[in-house]
Amino acid sequence: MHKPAILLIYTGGTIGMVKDFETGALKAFNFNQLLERIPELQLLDCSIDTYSFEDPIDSSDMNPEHWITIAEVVEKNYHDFDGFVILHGSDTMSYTASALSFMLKNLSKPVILTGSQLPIGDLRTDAKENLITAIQIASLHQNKIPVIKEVGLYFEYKLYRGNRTTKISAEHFNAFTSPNLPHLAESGVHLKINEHLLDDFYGSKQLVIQKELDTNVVILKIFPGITQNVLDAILNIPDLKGIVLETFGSGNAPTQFWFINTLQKAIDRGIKIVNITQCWGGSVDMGKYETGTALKQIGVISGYDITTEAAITKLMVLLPKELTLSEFSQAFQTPICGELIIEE
Ligand code: ASN
Repeated sequence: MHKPAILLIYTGGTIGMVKDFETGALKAFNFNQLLERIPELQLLDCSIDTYSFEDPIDSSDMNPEHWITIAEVVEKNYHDFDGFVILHGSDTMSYTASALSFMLKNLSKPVILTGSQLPIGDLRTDAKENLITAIQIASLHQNKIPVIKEVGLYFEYKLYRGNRTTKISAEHFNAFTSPNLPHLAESGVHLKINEHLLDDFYGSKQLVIQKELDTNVVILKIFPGITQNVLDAILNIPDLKGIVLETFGSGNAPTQFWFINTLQKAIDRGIKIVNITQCWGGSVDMGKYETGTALKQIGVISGYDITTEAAITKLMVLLPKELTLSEFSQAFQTPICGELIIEE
């Protein structure tokens, strides 16, 4: 019987942190100690190899260079392992999960991100359950084919599609949610898989990683009272190429001339603007209200029900292709791997 081979990739985060007794602050510690803390891992029905960032980081320091490093580790080990589990700080885990889902093209094996709210050495830690079940999920096979063939995020008993998640709590163990897509699996007495939600986005093609990402992007959350000065300053950032515009409700924004005109000028200069909602759930529909129609008319692109994390990383991945506005709209509004659903 073939035992699934899992590669555990340690990037940092609270899961592997200890208290500095002098300052009281949490800091990263040696990965080998992490494995020593969980002897239960030896009981799992899979073999586990590890790879660790030389300098583990708090996920607030994560950036596209690190995403490329992680993608390269997956690529280099792709044929030797059946699944990958990435230990990552929870703060920016949804950004990394979203970015990896777009960068790992043709992925057909599980890449599961997990972490914890309390360090692994803490008496009440959530790290053990998260890590053990994430590895179990990455090991799941049916007729020698992996059950999960995408980038997932496992936290507090639930597996989510990575690019659908967002961090919602700095306090609770239940720190993530997936507002517009139910969880893919749930761990209770049994491990329940929502098979109807699983997808095979790419079939069995060769894994290719996209290493080019354009970070000349910004997230602009509008608010009642936003001034022309603020809008001008943001839209005139040198080299800016893409904006995630977080609007009200179903994609609505002020209709004042200066507001629409400033956006229009940015679009005319080639800046791509994607409209997503500030709401916790639901989708953009720019034809629903007059306040959204104006945006549609000037060439603002609908992000439908995509999360902020997936929208900004999808922009970074699509911008290097240097597409025209209509090609870009088409590309952004076409799901790559389940990150949005188009509402007709
Ligand atoms: N600051 C930590 C991080 O994101 C938070 C955590 O992992 N719970 O790296």
